[in-house]
Amino acid sequence: MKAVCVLRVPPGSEMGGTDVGGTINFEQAADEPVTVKGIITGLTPGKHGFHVHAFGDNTNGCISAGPHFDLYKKEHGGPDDKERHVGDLGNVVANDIGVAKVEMKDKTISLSGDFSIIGRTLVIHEKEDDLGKGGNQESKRTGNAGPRLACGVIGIAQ
Ligand SMILES: [Cu+2]
Ligand SMILES: [Zn+2]
Repeated sequence: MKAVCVLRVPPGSEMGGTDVGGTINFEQAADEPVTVKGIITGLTPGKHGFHVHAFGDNTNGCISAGPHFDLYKKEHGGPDDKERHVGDLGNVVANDIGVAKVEMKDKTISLSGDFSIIGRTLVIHEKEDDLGKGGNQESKRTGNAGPRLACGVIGIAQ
């Protein structure tokens, strides 16, 4: 099964003026981890939080995507942690010209069933995700990743 997401800065966004964008492809064979691959451009160099948020609703820009996709009221964490939201994909790293090449495998998200990310929103953040280790309450909710730079709904691909 395959899925795709086009990340863009929504019209009227608080991040208007930034030109972040990209395309992320998802692929999964039965009972295998999901391969997440793509390119995001227009970033500042360094790490940026990268999550699947609960709703495929961009009516109020990336904000209406809601909190991190979470099935069991877990705390925020990193992709390799047991205690994590389903949507916690960690960080992507942009190079010195602001391009992040994304290539990861994730065992928690899925393209079908309860853990399916189809119809939910992928978000790229302004700041680094501290993976729940920031030592404050917000770290256990959002990883202190800051404003949502760009987002897009994850859809079924051919
Ligand atoms: Cu997020
Ligand atoms: Zn989270």
